[in-house]
Amino acid sequence: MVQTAPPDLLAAADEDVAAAIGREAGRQRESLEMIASENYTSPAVLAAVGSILTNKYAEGYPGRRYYGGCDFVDEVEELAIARVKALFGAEHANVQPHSGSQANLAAYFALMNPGDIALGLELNHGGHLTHGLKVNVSGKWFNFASYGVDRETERIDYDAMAAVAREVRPKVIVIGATAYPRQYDFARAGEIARSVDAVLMADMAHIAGLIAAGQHPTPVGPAPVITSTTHKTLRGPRSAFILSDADHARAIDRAVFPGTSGGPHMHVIAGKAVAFREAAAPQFRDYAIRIIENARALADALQGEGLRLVSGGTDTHLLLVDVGVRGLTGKAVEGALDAAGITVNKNTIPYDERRPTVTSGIRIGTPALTTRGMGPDEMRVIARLIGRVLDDIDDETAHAAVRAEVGDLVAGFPVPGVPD
Ligand code: DSN
Repeated sequence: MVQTAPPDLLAAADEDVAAAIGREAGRQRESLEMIASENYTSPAVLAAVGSILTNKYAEGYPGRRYYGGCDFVDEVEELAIARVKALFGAEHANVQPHSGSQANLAAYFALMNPGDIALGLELNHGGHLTHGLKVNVSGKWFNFASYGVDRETERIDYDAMAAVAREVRPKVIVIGATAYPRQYDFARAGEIARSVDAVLMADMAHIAGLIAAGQHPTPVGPAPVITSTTHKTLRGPRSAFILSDADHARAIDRAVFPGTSGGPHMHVIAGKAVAFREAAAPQFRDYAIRIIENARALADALQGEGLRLVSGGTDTHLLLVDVGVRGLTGKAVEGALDAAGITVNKNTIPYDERRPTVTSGIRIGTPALTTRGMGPDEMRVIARLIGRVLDDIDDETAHAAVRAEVGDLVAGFPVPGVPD
């Protein structure tokens, strides 16, 4: 039995919030959701997250709580831990972090002291703000140096990573990104980390679903500590987890609780447990394969629209598209595509000369549309629609015409968990 409140109960209790949720449901149904970090989670995950487990405090860990009445939430957390360990073949898992940023903070807290040196991917080359942005706690409390992508290939320059590591002797090397379309060489990064006595920390948030499905090499092994969100390619609830080897297990657990958080969100941990089981099913492997097929089809078709793909293409769910080659900015393209019902985000491209609020690129991903059941044929149609918007970036009539065609296209692909 699922203990979620039916939507009509919410509407009866609070018509304002219900109406806003209803409008958002319409947006999710009627637009092409192409933000690379977003997805549509399953009705089962939604039911778990909307369950009565939100009522329970459970500070501590299963069997070692600071509150009574935790028998059943212990069961839920133990299920989540066992499932995510099995999914990734990890020795240890902590499923309590509420978000990717919090998981990263906890991992740093476990591995470093304030003032210690870390090494991460240059933010303008795809690194995440928790990988050392000056105004983020990662950049304020730790001394982050950076490695980048090669100017020609636009792929991570592991020789440069090794050279900077020898120079700055970091305690932690972070590998992972928010806007990098190629596979990571976790084995090489692990060798570099070991050569300077650093710990490799892999932030696999974007590609966790591809790794779970065997469609990207795993960081388990090369990286003793791994952080991830659960809601991107992994298609779970909006949340996170940390994996580690046995040697780092105690430090990670103490860094999450009591180090950086209090009560775990047991309803979301239940949603994670459901998602981890879904990701272990054979259908999820097929889903991950289709995500990448779709990204490649979209990449080819966008090149046909006169756009340049950073690094020449993609190995994953994500494309970084240089719109500057068509004399456009990421900001203008994001706005025009939004008007046409196509949701993407502006993004800096490596060595971008424009500000991060303007940019020369957009980031596009295929996880959400693949969940809707779209395939390479639809990707080619979408590339043409994008091309039409870009042909006249200021023509609102043309954008409205594209929006109508987007409406026709999405009508054939219902969204799981978002009823009509
Ligand atoms: N905001 C996420 C993304 O879009 O990649 C990362 O935190």
